[in-house]
Amino acid sequence: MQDRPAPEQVVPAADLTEAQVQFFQKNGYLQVDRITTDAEVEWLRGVYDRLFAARAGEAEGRYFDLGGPRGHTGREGLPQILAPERAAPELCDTLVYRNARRLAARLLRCPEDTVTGGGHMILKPARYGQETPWHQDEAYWSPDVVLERVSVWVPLDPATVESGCMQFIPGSHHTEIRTHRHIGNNPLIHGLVTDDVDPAHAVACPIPAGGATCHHPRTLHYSGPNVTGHCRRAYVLVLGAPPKPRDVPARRPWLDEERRALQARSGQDGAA
Ligand SMILES: O=C(O)CCC(=O)C(=O)O
Repeated sequence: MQDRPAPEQVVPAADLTEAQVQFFQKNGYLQVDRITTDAEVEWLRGVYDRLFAARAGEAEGRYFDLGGPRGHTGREGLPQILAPERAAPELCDTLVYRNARRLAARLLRCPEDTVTGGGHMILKPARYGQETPWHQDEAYWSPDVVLERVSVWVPLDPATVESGCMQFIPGSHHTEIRTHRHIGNNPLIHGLVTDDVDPAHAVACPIPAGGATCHHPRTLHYSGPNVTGHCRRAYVLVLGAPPKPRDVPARRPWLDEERRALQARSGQDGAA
């Protein structure tokens, strides 16, 4: 594997103007042209490919197909790795990680040293990578806590409409969590979708490898299927304040459905 680029070679610093911060606050997303160097992108691709080839974290439930039923053995249309930093701690010592923290601190207007969180990786394989349907990230999160976070989505390949760049509904983060359901109405599929969206208002954000889009956990977002001949690799850092307990848990019945479906399946496995 290629050596990691030395820190002194790395230049882009993710400093935002006040106008960019205000754009994010108004619209719930922001596009940043570059937060790391080509050399680091190349190095990150090597780490990424190694983690997906090893299906890192599968035994602990951190590798799965976001777009298919848990544990299926067919072609994976949307493989995902949660917390890849556990398998590759060197990811935390990168320009991309440092700049993502800086972006999150600026967008949340909090000190950088209070920013915590971690990442996930979503791969859209060439030609058959599935869409990531319209959703709000907070719909996935524990109903017992409030998380003030920002997602910093970094493609390691050019992200175009055809390969699956991010698309957002401006201003949707000012609204409540919409009703979500599992893809295909199958609670064994982790991926969520909301039908309460008008895609006519979507703004697509094509960006180069090593750029970033940032979004608020309530911003409605989507990425299309990858119809190109190249894979679309994305590393997403979800960063911000530590979780705070909620006085009253939020209502997210789709999470209960998934838990029950997984319990029923493990009961069947045990009985088999
Ligand atoms: O990478 C994708 O296709 C979707 C990413 C996403 O939904 C997210 O980062 O919240």
